[in-house]
Parts: sequence; structure tokens; C-alpha cells
Amino acid sequence: QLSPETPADHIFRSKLPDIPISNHLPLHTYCFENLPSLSDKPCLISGSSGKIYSFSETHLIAQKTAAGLSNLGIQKGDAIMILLHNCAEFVFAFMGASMIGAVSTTANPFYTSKEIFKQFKAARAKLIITQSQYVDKLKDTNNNDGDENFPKIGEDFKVITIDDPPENCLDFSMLSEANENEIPQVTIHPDDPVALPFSSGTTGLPKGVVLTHKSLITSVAQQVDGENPNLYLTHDDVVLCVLPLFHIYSLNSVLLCSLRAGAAVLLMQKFEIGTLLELIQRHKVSVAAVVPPLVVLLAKNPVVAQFDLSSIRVVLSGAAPLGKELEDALRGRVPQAVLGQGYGMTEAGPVLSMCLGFAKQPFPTKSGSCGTVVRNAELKVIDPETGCSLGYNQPGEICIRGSQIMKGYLNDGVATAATIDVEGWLHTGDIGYVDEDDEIFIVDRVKEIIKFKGFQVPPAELESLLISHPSIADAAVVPQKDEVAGEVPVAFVVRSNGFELTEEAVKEFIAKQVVYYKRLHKVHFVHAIPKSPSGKILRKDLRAKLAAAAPN
Ligand code: 4UU
Repeated sequence: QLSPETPADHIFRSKLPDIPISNHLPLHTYCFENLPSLSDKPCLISGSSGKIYSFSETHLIAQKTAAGLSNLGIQKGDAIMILLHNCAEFVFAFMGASMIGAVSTTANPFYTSKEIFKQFKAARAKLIITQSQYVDKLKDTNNNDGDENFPKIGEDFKVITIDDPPENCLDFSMLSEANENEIPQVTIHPDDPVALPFSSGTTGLPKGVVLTHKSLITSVAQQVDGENPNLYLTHDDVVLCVLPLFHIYSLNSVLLCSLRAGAAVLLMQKFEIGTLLELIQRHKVSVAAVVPPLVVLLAKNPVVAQFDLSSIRVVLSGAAPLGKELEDALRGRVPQAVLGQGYGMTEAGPVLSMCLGFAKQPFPTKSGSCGTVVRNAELKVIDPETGCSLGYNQPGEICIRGSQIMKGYLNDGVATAATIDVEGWLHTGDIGYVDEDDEIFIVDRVKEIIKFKGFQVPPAELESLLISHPSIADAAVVPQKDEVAGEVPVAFVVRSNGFELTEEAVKEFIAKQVVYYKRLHKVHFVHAIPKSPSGKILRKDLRAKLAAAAPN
């Protein structure tokens, strides 16, 4: 509690001055604000077909999609689920939903039926936009505990496919060819939600993260607005969009930032190294947003040398730690480019910090740093034990405050209060420090989350699945360091008395129920899970045990 003796917090700020931010606007209005000067410029480039949508075409189809969603009964405040890989329809659906005040919840098309429906139900979505090949998963009641009240396509919710629609599904042209003059008049408030990504945050199961028009505009503006933007994008840039748009990193820092800044977005449906390099060369990609495993490929794969990557002027890495050695190795491949990191967290809107080497008037930066806190925001580092704020070069938990952070978790006041304190500080669960040049270095994580190639693997989700197995009495899941993925999930399992259970059986039991990157890489059978007196799993002890025993 604040008392007169409480010393003032040590607050870190950007080296760039604060700027006015138009966060009173709806997100789509803000993103397309410069449309008159951009109209015929390429906006979306489809990597697979080569089709190009100009800014005015993109805007018009988004408007039609807005009208089409409204014709299907979607109203202000309703949620739609976008279950797509990167494609132009993703953009039309997201922006179209924004235009009628609806909310998009984005999910990985590789999710299992169970994972999809958990999110679908929690978000109370009314409609799913996907590809025909994923529709079977939307009918799969068996994998959802045979629930008889299971929602049915066409009766309880609508399914729209971007390719030939299977039975009971609708064609995307129902949306994209609607009459744009039929968009209903809605008043959108800055605090209305527009995006609902799911994240497990610092603890527990995945939760809906309510991002409002105001939060996303603030975040985009912090990156690309102002006379000296932190992430300088121009009308001539071609920005690589290979990271999935269903994750907030790509949605915000690639798509929304490019729309706002008038840069073209090169959409890649799926990752394949040869295709990626070929597309970079063909479309002269100038800005590449990547994750560390992609940096490994670009730095080390011999095939890279056969392609011309000289168009790349910026490489932004984020979502997981990027080691100094790796960054230096990549520098050899793209010597002309500025390399740097962004540090984000879904709940933080998502960007907390960004490399100042990407600014229009850049600052010198150090490799290994995650950048400097974005402008129009405050960052502090606190002692995890005492909560007191720390000065330069002292590691502690990173906290962030500003209009960009989430409004809260959907229908979960308890989890929200555990993450955003009464003074408005969002606690990240990341341990890091700020050096004397205001650069942020992340050194550890105190939260449970495991990151496989930047994807979230929530231990609590795997633990609850494990405990549902009749032969398992108790379980804990922790990260193990991995050369390729960064981290992989590993389980400690206590068998129920008298039951036989093999490692393979446990792995398979989980693999059937989760997306590939949540699969267990190892199962250790133990007699008990170490817990604190209050019953919390002592994850640190388990991680230490792994580190001590690691043969590799
Ligand atoms: C070490 O990963 C993200 C968002 C990343 C992002 C977004 C916009 C990066 C750059 C950008 O421009 O979100 P989540 O919610 O999936 O995962 C959040 C967690 C963080 O709390 C931290 O533990 O992912 C980790 N993380 C990083 N760790 C994110 N970025 C970094 C980083 N270095 N650069």
C-alpha cells in the first residue's frame, strides 16, 4: 500500500519523446487513415498466388466483409473466430469485424477440435471462418467428451470457408461480395474490444485477452507514428508476413503497423525455407519479422547463400530470447540490415520494447538487447520479493503501464487483478534489467509458460489433461532447454497405485489432444511432485532437476 514513506518508483521511458496518439478513433479508421494518399499502392501480396490487393481494394473488401458479417447476424460486441493461416481473407475478416464493432478471436488452424472449442466457447463466438480441410474438426463431438449439447454447424453457429464450402458451410464470397453500403451504423467506443487473442499469461489456463481499439491503436502508434518512428516503415517497404497472424506479434507489428504506415504485406500461408527465400528475392522484402528458430535457419542453412537477400534492411526478432551469438551469425548473411529485437506479451498489447536501431533517426544498440521501452509508456523493474522498484542494471520483474495494455482477461476479474495492479502496472513474469543506455535485457522467466519456437505451451493445460488420465495420480510440466525450439515441455508424472503406464502411453495420450508444439518430449515417472505448503508445484526445483540431469 502507498504510504508517505513509499519511495518514488524508478521509471524507465523511451529515448523518443511522447507523441499525440489518435486512440479515440476506431482501429480500422486509424489503420486506413492515410488511404487517400495510398489508394493504388500494393497493400496485401499473396505469396502463393502472387495476387496483389491495393490499399483501396483491401479497404473496400473489408467494408464488404463488414456488411456480409452483419447480414449473417453478427452485431456490435459479438465475437467471430478466425481459424486461418495467413491469407488476404484473414485481413478482410479482421478489419471487417472491426468496422461493425465485432471482436475477432484468432486461433491456430492446427489446433485439435478440443482446443478450438475451448476457445470458441470461452469467447462465445458466433461464427468461424476457416478452410474446408479444417471443418471436420468442427464436427468432431467425440473428441469433446461426446457432449450431446455440442454446438452444431449451421444450427448453433455458422462456418464460412475461404475455399469450396462443405455441407452446411457458407462461401467466403457471402461476405466479400456483400454490398458495402449495408454496413450498419455503429458507434464504437475506444474501450470497446476488437481483438481477443488467448494467452495463459503468468499462470493457469489460456484466457481471452481483451484488446480494445484504444489499446491496439496505442501500440501501433508507439511503433510507427511520430516524426521519428521507433519502427520506421515507408510506402516502399515490403514487410514479410510469415509468422502467423493468429498470434498477436504478427497481427500487430506486421499487419496493423504496415497498414498504418502504408507498407505492403507479403502474406505467406505456410513456412518453407526455399519458398520463403524465393519470395524474399522476388518481392524484394525489405523488413522481415522473425522468431529465433527462423533466425537459426537464416543464419545457418547453406541454401540461404543461393538467394539474393540484399533488399532486407530490417530484421525484427521477437517472441523468445535471441542469443548474441545467433544475432551475430545472422549479421554475416544480411550485413546491410539492421538487426534487433522487439519484446512483446499478448497482455501488454503486445509490444513493451523495440530496438531503437529501427528508428528513422536510429540510435546505436547492442546485440542481445530486447530494445528500449516504447514511447508513451512507463516501464519499471521490481524486486520480485519486496515489490520495490530497481534502478539501472538490477534484474527484477518487468512491469509496464500505458494505454496499450489489455483491458483485462475476458470474464476473469481474479486473473486480471493478479496481472494488472491497482496502479495500472501490468506484471509480465519476465525477469530482466535495463542497462545504462536504456536497453532492456531479459534474463529469465518467473512465470510458468513454456515457449516452443515462440508458441505458448501452458503447463497448467497439460497438467489438467494428465491428471484426467485414470492411471495418473499427479503431474507437473516444466520447460527443458532445447537447441532448436528454445524450450520443450517435459512432464513429471506420479502413477496411481498399482497401475502400469509407459512413457509412450503418456506421450500419446497428450499428443491426441493437443496441437503439435504442446506434445511432451519426455516423461519422468516420480513418486511425488514437489509442492509448497500451499500446494503450489515447485517448478524451480523440477527445472533444476532437469538441468542437473540433462545428458545433452
Ligand atoms: C525474450 O511473444 C509474444 C509477443 C511477442 C512480440 C510481439 C510484438 C514480439 C515483438 C513484437 O513486435 O507474446 P506471448 O504472449 O506469446 O508471449 C510473451 C512472452 C514474454 O512474456 C516473454 O517471456 O514471450 C517472451 N518474449 C521474449 N523473451 C517475447 N519477446 C521476447 C524477446 N526475448 N524478445
